[in-house]
Amino acid sequence: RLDITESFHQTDFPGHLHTQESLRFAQEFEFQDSDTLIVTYPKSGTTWMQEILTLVSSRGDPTPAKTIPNWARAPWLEQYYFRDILRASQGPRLITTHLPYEVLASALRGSKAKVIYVARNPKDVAVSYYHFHKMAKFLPDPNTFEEFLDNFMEGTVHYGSWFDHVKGWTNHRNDLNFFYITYEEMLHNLRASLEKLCGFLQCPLLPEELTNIQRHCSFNSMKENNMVNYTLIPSEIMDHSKSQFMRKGKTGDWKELFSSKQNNHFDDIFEEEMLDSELEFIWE
Ligand code: PPS
Repeated sequence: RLDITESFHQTDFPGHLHTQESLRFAQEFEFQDSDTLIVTYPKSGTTWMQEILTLVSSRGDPTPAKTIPNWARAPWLEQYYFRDILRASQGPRLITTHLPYEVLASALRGSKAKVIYVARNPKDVAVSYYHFHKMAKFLPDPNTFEEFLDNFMEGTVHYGSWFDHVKGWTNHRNDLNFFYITYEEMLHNLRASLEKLCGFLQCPLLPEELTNIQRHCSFNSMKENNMVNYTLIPSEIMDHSKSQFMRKGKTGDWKELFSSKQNNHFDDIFEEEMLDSELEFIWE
């Protein structure tokens, strides 16, 4: 449990990946205008966006995506292990973070770095996160889904509250060079999502380049790609017999686990928590 800013108290982070110092490093990071920062709450489409941006910069050539692990292509800003990679890398850098806005606000102030925020239906996030807790040894045992869901709704899971994360970043979209997209939109129409994204990145691609990207970042293709499916991580850290990182890759999987009582309760909490957000969500 790390306390890194006055406005951001007592949030749990996986201890072997994060230290007080690595969080401080993130908070004081010197962004370059050529940086692209992927921002997500966990289980919202992080790895998918890492793969897409890798493929956009290679104009659809799958070689980097197939030969370099995603965490080396788009290192996590806040994780202890990546400080040296980030310090050494030259622009244009691709960087990933799960940190809330408040922590990076001052580092990003006035920066033209591109911020790409991916949001996902929090019900599906909760289910994906629950399964991930079962396989990831650096996260606590989730116990029952009921218990996990209560913690998720209260924001006491690792990385804090989904509601605060989404609101924190999107309510400051006008202060940033910001692109917002949802997991659902990407799943519904990947081609149109890629075209929109390339517009934001000012990186127009040829139709055949877009087709190659689409092929290589499909769920089935990523599930087979050892550079993104986390099978390179030893079983002491991720137990692939408990769940898979590339698990289902669909929308609405929450219906398999939520009872109707849990669903109604979640809807009430969502409505209350999102009162101060102007975002409109289309989840399905
Ligand atoms: S993490 O641990 O925060 O980096 O996880 P993250 O990558 O954000 O989220 C993992 C979920 O994203 C799904 N995924 C995809 N869905 C559709 N298409 C593609 N290409 C894709 N790649 C990853 C992955 O399966 C996890 O969701 P669930 O619901 O568990 O399947």
